[in-house]
Amino acid sequence: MTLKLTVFILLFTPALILAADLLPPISLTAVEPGDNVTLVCNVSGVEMKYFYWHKQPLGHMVQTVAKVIRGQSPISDEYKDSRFTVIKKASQYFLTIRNVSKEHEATYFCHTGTDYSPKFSGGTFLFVNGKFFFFNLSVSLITFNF
Ligand SMILES: *[C@@H]1O[C@H](CO)[C@@H](O)[C@H](O)[C@H]1NC(C)=O
Ligand SMILES: *[C@@H]1O[C@H](CO)[C@@H](O)[C@H](O)[C@H]1NC(C)=O
Ligand SMILES: *[C@@H]1O[C@H](CO)[C@@H](O)[C@H](O)[C@H]1NC(C)=O
Ligand SMILES: CC(=O)N[C@H]1CO[C@H](CO)[C@@H](O)[C@@H]1O
Repeated sequence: MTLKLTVFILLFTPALILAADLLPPISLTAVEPGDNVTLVCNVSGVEMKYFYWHKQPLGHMVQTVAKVIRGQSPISDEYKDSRFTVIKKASQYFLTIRNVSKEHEATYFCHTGTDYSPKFSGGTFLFVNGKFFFFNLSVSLITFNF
């Protein structure tokens, strides 16, 4: 089962609220190990020269999962992992990860545009094993309330 939630990050200082207006929000996608998950990135309205799908595991540097240079077919061989597939339909790019495992847990986002006007979008944090997350959350709330 795939559970999709969108979480809006609450920010409390004016400086951070200003930053939040400028930056696209990051959603949360919670999946179980073994699930297939598809992430979507809209590229409409951009004179695209390149398109990257990046992955950033917590506490690690950004890695490139897939790249598309204009006029060429998508390449997702960064990991030599047949679990990653990128397809384009109209103005949307879809990144599918099959048989998700814990090592796929990371923030995924798209990076597109031209050399002089890069644009980031589609950010989502892929949380693998959502069940434990919500179970743990409710357990700790009960513990604190009583
Ligand atoms: C994931 O996709 C593969 C092939 O695309 C399919 O065989 C498999 O049943 C799917 N797994 C789940 C959990 O949907
Ligand atoms: C992407 O585009 C689709 C349809 O055009 C829209 O429903 C969806 O909300 C868009 N997603 C984002 C993250 O902008
Ligand atoms: C799914 O991945 C796990 C390791 O993460 C592997 O043991 C298992 O065989 C894979 N299943 C399929 C159907 O590819
Ligand atoms: C209190 C509790 O239920 N903790 C669980 C949180 O989730 C981890 C696995 O991610 C379990 O090992 C813990 O038992």
